[in-house]
Parts: sequence; structure tokens; C-alpha cells
Amino acid sequence: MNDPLPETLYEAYQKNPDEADKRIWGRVADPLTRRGFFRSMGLATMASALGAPIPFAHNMPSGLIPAAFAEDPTFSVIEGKKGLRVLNDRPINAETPVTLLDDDFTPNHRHFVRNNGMVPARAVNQDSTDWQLTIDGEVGNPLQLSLEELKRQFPIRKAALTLECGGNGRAGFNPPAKGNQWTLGAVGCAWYRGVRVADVLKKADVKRSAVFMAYYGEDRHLSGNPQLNPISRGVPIEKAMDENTLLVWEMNGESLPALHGFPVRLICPGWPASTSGKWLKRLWIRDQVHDGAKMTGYSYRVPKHPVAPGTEVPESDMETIQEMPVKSIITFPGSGLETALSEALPLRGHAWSGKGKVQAMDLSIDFGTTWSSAELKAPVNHYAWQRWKSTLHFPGKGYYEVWARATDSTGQMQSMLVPGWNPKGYLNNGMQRIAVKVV
Ligand SMILES: Nc1nc2c(c(=O)[nH]1)N[C@H]1C(S)=C(S)[C@@H](COP(=O)(O)O)O[C@H]1N2
Ligand SMILES: [Mo]
Repeated sequence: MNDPLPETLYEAYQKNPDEADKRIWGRVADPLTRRGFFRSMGLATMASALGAPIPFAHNMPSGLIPAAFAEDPTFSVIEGKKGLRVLNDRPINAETPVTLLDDDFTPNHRHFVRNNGMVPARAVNQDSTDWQLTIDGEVGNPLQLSLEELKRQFPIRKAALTLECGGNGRAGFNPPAKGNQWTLGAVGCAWYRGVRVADVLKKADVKRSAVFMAYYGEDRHLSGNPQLNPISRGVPIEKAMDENTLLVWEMNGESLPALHGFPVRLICPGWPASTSGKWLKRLWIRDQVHDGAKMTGYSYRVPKHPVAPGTEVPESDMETIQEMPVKSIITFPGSGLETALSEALPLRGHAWSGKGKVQAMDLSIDFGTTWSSAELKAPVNHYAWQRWKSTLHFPGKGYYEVWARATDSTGQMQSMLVPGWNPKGYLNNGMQRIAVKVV
């Protein structure tokens, strides 16, 4: 069996450059120079990757790594995700810098990626030929559905849905929690096309004994052991039957990208994105709460009662995260901006909540003493994030911070500081703030 420890790209290159090349590019670099893919990359390939021809290509020293790539460590790591911040490349985990989330809806190339295992070959090859989804367990009529059957047998739904990793914001906790140090960018809102899970489960004739819907994906465990699942979570049957919970095969008008769960994934909007299983092969309807990988122990659980930072919390005091809390981001401008006193500063971002709609969006430029409300759009559908925008005037030159705070329809508001410390660093919905220098 392979080395069970995940290895970063940089470690991989130190250990065995050929293997590293194969992993990233699917081929080995020039055997003479052994200097990596760029040495052997053709000029045309390089120009297309750079997005422009290279007028002085004839002057380029052979083997030179273009600065455009060298300065962008993500380029060589994840194909099709330029500009994302890579937290780990085995498994692939990458977040979107918050200013790259400025689109109304998140394009595929800017959607964060959170993998717990290795992407299945079927997804890489975009081949659904003998794919089937099994629905079994507490059902009167177990189903085996091909992609075509799934598309044909149920009414099609289309919706823009927000996905946020339960650990988004983990980097803000102190003492720190182990795991991917997500800052603000493990969130996105894309358009999906699929069918309601409820329609499929009705056809499967869910029994009254059904309590929970568990998912199994085709992704492989990092250890290479086929008996192990990288993750197998799910949701209570009521959430599965919710009209907004979908089985989708399309993201922003394209078939699901390899990294996002081809051919079919779940979207359980409003809940930690870990419940939205990718690369599905089975939905197991159970008569008890699922106990698959990352359902037990401290995974996706927080203390039932607030605890002081650093507290050792017994397992029995932990509960599983359900809805994600209200949150917002500032997608324009980025922090550190300089602006002229004579000009008004336009700002914009998104706000969302797992518990309903966002009802108010407020900004402060005086460290939270006074607040002005931003313009907030209604969501295009339930669980889509909401656009907010505003224009700020500053009273004089100097250093300011803009603080942004969303409040949802249940009255919940983002906290000013990092909220509720918890052992695994989930649910940080503290306000985002940016620095502005008025000159
Ligand atoms: N099969 C499978 N489903 C999965 C995962 C995974 O590793 N394997 N990761 C989960 C987690 S923790 C998150 S946050 C979301 C991320 O979805 P994305 O990569 O499309 O952004 O997928 C979830 N579904
Ligand atoms: Mo996640």
C-alpha cells in the first residue's frame, strides 16, 4: 500500500520529480533535464496557457518558467483553477481569494474545492457510460438509476445554491484547530441543474422507518485501501426530502467538473457542504443516524454549550452541525485600498444564511460604533447568496476599516469577533473587515 500520509506538491518534487510530474501532468518531464514539465512544454502550449503569444519567444532561455506561472503557485497544481489558493494538493483543497468571488454567481473555475480523497478516474475521464446510482436501505422499491434515467424520470430543477465548507474561517481560531486553514474563500454560489432528492426517494418508496440518508461516493481513500471511504456523510430524512435538496449533474451549464463530483452530486443547501456528497454511487436510507466516515467523533461537530478557547471537550458534549450560520463577504474592494477623500468608495459583496434569508446588511467605518445599511438584493431563489452593495464617504483623511455585518430573518447576526471557539474550528462567521486608507 502507498504512503498513507498526504504529501504536498513541494515535498513530492523533492522526493521524486518524475512521480510528481506524473501526478500533476499525467506524464513525466524531459528525461535528460529532469527539470519538470515546463522544460518540455511546447511553445504553443505555453502561449495558450499564458493566454497570449510570446513576441520575444526566440529570446526566452530554454527551460525558463514564465513569471506568470512562477508567481502563481496554483497554476501548476490544479488545472482550471487559476488564482485559487491551494491549501493542500493531496487531497486537493483550494479556496478562492475573496476578491475573486465578485461574480454574481461563482463560475466553475473560481469555485473552491474540498476533497477528502482522490478524484475517481470516471470523473477525470468525464465518462458516465456504466455509471449507476443505487438507492437502497429503508425503501420499498430499491432503485438503480443511470444518468439518462435520472434525467428522464423526474422533473428537472434549476437553482443557484450556496455551498460553504463547515471549516470555512478555521484560520481565524485561536488556539488554532488542525485541518485546512480556510480563511474566507471556502464558499461559492453556482447554478445547478438536477432533480429533487424527494422525487427520487418517493419513487423508491421510502419507508416510515427512514431516519437518515447517507451518501457514498466513488472517490478513493488516500491510503489506497478500497475498503475505506474518504468521507460518507448525509442528512436526516427531513432535510433529504426538502424541496431544495437536489441531485445535480450540471454546474453553470456544464456537466459537473471532475473536481466537483462528476457525474452526479448532492446539494444540501444551507448545511455544511460536507453533506453535499460528490461522485455519488449510493444513497443508503437508514433507520438510524449514519455512522460513516466523518460522521462520528469530533468531525463536523461543535460543543453543545459555549466553551472557553482551548477547552478539551468530551465527545458526549459534541453535536453535529446542521444549518450554517449567517455570513457575508466583501468582494470589492480588496483590503489595503487607497482612495481619494474627494471620491465616494463603492463596495459590494454577498451575504447568505443556512437559516433563511438575509434581511439586513450593515457597514461600519468607525470600528462598529455606528452602522449604515447597504442595499441588499433578494435571493434569486431560496439558498442563493444575496448581492449587497453600498457607497461610502469618509469624513477625513486617514486609516479606516470597513466592517461588514449580515443579519438573517431569524434575527441572527454575524459576531464582531471570531465566535464560539470549538475544537475543530467550524462555523467561524465573524465579520469580515478591510483596511482603507483615505488620502
Ligand atoms: N464524495 C465526496 N463528497 C464530498 C467531499 C469528498 O471529499 N468526497 N467533500 C465534501 C466537503 S467537506 C465539501 S466542503 C464539499 C466541497 O464541494 P466542492 O469541492 O464542490 O466545493 O464537498 C463535500 N462532498
Ligand atoms: Mo467541507
